[in-house]
Amino acid sequence: MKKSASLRTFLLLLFSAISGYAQQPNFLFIISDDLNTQIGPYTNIENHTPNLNQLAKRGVKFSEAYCQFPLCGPSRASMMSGLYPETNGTLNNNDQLGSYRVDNPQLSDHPTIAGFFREQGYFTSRVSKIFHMGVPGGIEQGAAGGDEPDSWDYAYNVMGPETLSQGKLELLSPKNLHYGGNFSKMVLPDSLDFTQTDYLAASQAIAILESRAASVAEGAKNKVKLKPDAPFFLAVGLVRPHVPLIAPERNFVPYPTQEVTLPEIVGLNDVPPRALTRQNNKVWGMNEQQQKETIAAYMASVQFMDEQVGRLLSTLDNLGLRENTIVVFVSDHGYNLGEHDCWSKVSLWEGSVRVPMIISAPGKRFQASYGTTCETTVELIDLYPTLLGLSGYAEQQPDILQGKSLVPWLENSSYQSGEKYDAYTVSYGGTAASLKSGTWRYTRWGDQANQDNEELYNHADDPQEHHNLVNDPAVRSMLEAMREKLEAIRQKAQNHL
Ligand SMILES: [Ca+2]
Repeated sequence: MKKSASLRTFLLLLFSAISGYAQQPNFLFIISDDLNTQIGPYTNIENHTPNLNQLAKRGVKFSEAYCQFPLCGPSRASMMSGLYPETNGTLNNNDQLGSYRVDNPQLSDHPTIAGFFREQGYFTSRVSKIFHMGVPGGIEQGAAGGDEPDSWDYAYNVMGPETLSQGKLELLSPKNLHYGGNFSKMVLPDSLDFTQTDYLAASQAIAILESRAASVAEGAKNKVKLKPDAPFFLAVGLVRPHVPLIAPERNFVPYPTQEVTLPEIVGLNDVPPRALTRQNNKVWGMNEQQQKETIAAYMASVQFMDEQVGRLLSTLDNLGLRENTIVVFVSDHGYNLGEHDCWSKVSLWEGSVRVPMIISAPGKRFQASYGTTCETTVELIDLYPTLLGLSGYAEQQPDILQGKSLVPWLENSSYQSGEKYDAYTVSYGGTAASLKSGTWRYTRWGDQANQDNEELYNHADDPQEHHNLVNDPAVRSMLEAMREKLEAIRQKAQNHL
């Protein structure tokens, strides 16, 4: 795929002429942690996430976006490498991309998204959690977690107080004390918002942008490390709404506990036992009041995270960078808040596997699609080819990528390519797998189908996934078709390299 320097220059000049960008566009790449689609652009809740709402008005919202693994580490490694978890070998939080590269020559030279842009001369920077980091433990230590150091010119780990913040930490899950797994909340005085991990992350990202801008303005050469003349790829990880659910008091006000409605629980007798591993009484033991408090605190945490997105976007505006910066907002996976009586992540229902995805690309080429929704099924592994396509590097795209470029949908969110797209997700170290195809979701808990390890839902009339149709003779042919599709993509993912 290596192009000669002159051909590359020609392609980039051609790209500049077509795209309207004066130079290679910058990227602000924001990943929220454990965020499901309970944000403004995806719900009817007013004033919940005003900054994400504004971002969606200047971009395209993907309503059918799915993670490849509903757990921090594997999902992030997959997203950043553009490869399915079974392909890159990162199948739990303790795996790291790098540890597999040593043994696999095809992976050893494969850059992450950020690494790719670094190779092209971009200034690439990570602030806080992009690859896996333990929250809250790793954050309290300021540890780098499962980072890919080669991806970055500059990386900054936020050391945040998390559970040691100056407030009263309330445990909401009496049966679960796991540091990072229990539900706990803290209402902070508004004036202490600046102490929080995500506030500190946004501040550091803002400082990077301002320092580079100052260097350009001064013509200074003393900040060589920031490569002020190069375009930037700035990745900012926001750790809320990952537990502990800490937010300033103002963010709790809109979500009174007594107004929280718990999800209706239907059809549990018809699902495989392994699907119910994350049931409340098995893991958390929350009473009804505690469940409601957890949901309210989750919503408050989301709103605080949104405030930090707003600070980042304002900085782009204030520095005159918005017109040449592509903004991506995603989460690493979804989050169950009591649906199917299950909580948190690693489940394979929509709540855990669907993610928010908003891409805001400036320029006339994309304006017609602003504020619209793309309903095509997309995956987090699509981001890698998409960002390359947006910046004129489609020709240099690594051959081994497994996603598709979403650029046509950013120009026209109703674009019909003539192809049907599926979303493939695995969990529990790859021992469970799920496929979203059209309006159908098929999930299998184990290597082979047996009497009681499958689920089949039709979202056309059952979006809540309350009715497992796996034993319904009326949809037998669909079940068989989904089994075949799942097996085909599984084989592809496992044998790709
Ligand atoms: Ca996560």
